[in-house]
Amino acid sequence: MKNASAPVTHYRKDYLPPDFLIETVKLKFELDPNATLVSSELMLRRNPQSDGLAQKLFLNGEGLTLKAIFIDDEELTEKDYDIDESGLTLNRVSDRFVLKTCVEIDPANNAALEGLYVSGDKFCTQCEAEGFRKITFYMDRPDVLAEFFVRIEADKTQYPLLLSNGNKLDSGDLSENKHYTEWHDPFLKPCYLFALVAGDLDLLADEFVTHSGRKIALELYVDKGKLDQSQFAMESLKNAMAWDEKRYNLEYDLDLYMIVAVGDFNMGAMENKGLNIFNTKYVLANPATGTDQDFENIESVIGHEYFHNWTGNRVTCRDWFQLSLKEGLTVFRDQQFTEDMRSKAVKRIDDVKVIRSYQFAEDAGPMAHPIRPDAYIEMNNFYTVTVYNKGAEVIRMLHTLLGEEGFQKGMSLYFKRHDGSAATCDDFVAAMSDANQFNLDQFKYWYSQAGTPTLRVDYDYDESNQCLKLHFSQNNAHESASEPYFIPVKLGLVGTKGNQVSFSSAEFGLTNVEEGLIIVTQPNQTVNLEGVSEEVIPSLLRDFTAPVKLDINYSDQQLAYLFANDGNTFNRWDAGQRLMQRFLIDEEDSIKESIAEAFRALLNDQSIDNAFKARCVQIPDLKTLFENDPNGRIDSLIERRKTLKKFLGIALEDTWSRLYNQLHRASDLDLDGVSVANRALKNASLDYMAFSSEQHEAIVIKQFEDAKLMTEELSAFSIANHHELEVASKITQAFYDKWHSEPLVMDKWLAIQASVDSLDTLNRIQTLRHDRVFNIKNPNKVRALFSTFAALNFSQFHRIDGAGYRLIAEAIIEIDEFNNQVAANLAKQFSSAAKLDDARKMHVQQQLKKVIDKENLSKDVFEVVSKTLESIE
Ligand code: B3K
Ligand code: ZN
Repeated sequence: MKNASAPVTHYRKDYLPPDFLIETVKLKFELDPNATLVSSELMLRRNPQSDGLAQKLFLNGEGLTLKAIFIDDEELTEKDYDIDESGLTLNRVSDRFVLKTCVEIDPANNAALEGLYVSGDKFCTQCEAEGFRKITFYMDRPDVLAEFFVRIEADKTQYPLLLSNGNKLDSGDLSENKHYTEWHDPFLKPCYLFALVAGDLDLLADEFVTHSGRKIALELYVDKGKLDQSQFAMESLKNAMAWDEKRYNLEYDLDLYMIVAVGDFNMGAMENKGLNIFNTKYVLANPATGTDQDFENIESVIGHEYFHNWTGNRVTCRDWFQLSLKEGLTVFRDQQFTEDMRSKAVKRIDDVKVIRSYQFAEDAGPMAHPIRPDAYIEMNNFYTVTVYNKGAEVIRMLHTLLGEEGFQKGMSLYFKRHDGSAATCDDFVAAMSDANQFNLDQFKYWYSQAGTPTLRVDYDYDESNQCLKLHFSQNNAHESASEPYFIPVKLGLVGTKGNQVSFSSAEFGLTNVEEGLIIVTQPNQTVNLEGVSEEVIPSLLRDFTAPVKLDINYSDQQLAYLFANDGNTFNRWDAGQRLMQRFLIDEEDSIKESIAEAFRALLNDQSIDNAFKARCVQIPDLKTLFENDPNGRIDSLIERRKTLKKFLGIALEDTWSRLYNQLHRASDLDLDGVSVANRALKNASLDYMAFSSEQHEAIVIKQFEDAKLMTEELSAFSIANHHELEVASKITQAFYDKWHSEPLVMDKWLAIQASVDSLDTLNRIQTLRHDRVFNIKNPNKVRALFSTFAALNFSQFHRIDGAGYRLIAEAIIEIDEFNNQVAANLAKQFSSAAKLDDARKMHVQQQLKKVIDKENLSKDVFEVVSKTLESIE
């Protein structure tokens, strides 16, 4: 890192309440792409909870050109304040005063997409975590909650629509073809929830009547011409509103809820109060442009941002270390929403896959952190799968321990205590504990320790006493983890005839149950299950009741047996995955026959749902395998995975083509669960058929040509490319010709080509990045081409000549010039480097050294790359 001051680390332990509070904020925006004027009037008063001694006050502000500054209507002179690159210091302040500033900013040249920026021809904002300081001088921290009044002025022709948070108070015309709107948000909020949008957009309007009978106006704004892709998002919003009332008894509070979709966005979406701003990816889709997976994602993200209105906005975070307070909880809530809207078991499988591939890897890598981190250099680097998804697992454990009713009691108490304020993770746990009289002291280590615990289980059966003894030991290698966890383990027992065998446990209050919950709290602990009438195979950690690695020594036969007979759907799937890993990681060649047998039985069983079947026939992905393989043998994993897939393709030849034909004949255009499941299994079958069916290529072509749904079209396109069929280049061109003016569809087109396991892919990426549909300033495009390559194309990213690493390192250097967050995210793709073989490690090291030596490297990238380099030195 050259020419930059040393990055500062922020620590959770250093938290102090703010010296001042802001009561009201009045903002005026005079919008102009290159020279927007932001006038601000802050009513400040000393915080009664501070020590009261501060004579000076610091306000954050970055990249702002100060035009005017007054305190209590008196213009300040230079001795009254100091300005540096991080903000403004007022040198003498009284207990109560009004600060007025006017600054100029340049939104059109804001490619970092943080603060106020221009996307397409509209203005929009992104303030979380610390973007508001790029708009005006402010106490940019989540525990300063204020009432916002906003006035926006702009050209009426170019920006007929001027939006901000809350309720619209007024609007009208001004001279020179300008107009204005005025907004007031009655709910106190931190500035990270501020939003502004200005532009010329199409509107889909609807209405929702709340359970208390209030009418809420719903407004979804999309780019001109995209209304035909916006209905599903609106339906999802209404479903989310109804669900939150039903399940959590939470009603929307303002009279207006707006969503705006923008094409340039650093992440998925943002929950700004009353004015969500979304990446188009999570709004726009109709059956011709969006896949079944896209629809599920849209529903889930629309839900997620809506649910934040209570878990995030009404109760917000005291400081950014508490991020999981809102994110873990809201992810848990959106997962429940999807479970209730779709299939609970299948959603659970999909969520656990994310934990096992991405989160376990993060926990084992250089960026490992507890769900409540203790330190950061750049907060944006901590919007992670640990804070979000492991955070959601921790909330889920509370739900498992307390039950639905107890959990809801805890939520009510949490809102009663903290509504309208900024809270901590400890506050949340205290509410859950107090509402249920349940001691959660030990449970809290889930918040403070990083790393993934391993839960080892041995068992023995004492026939004469009908007692099954389970010996648990827990172990967490991470340096931050010295205390044993509080681990809920849901279990059942599977008998020799596929039956579920009942059991009792006096210790855990279980009498003659077929499924029950026990809690492991000790480093080593034996649990006795009584009344076990026969020899059984224990089925443990059902539904993945804790984010741990379960280490249990099943024989191959037992795994195959559980795959066929476990009474818990999740564990059934899990047994199948473990069985495949015996071949893939443990290199047990002979087991492939049993896998084929097990698949055949599963696929022929008419009573099993096709969505579940489609999940079961997916071979564990390389990321998960690499994470699970103690030696990280990339080449062998890639080879063995190919071998297994081919073997299953050939061994089950008849089954795949029978399924394909059956499901293809019966297919419809619906988006309901059964149709989606049928398509998933059908396309999985088509993928396997590549290894055997002679007509395979013709079938792929036909499916591609006939497709009316993107799910069908994209599967054919993807299969043609991944199996390098002769027709692949023709299909790729046809897809492009048809869809080149739909940016979201072109993201798919780029992503599939970037993920092809072929020596030619690097060249292809070099060509694609000069295609007119690619734009390196657009985060969706960067993710489609570069992140997909690094995350999903194992063989080419990890090329032994280091060329894959070089491609990504050079992209990071290029992108860091204008968008630090996107660059840092890409840099995280190297985080498993310590597990690589020496030759690859050396290449990574060489490339990352180039990155770290870049002039003016951002602190975002510095934090990720310096930690990664440390891990391989
Ligand atoms: N809260 C935002 C994420 C903000 C990310 C800032 N780098 C979206 C969400 O989690 O709902
Ligand atoms: Zn969120």
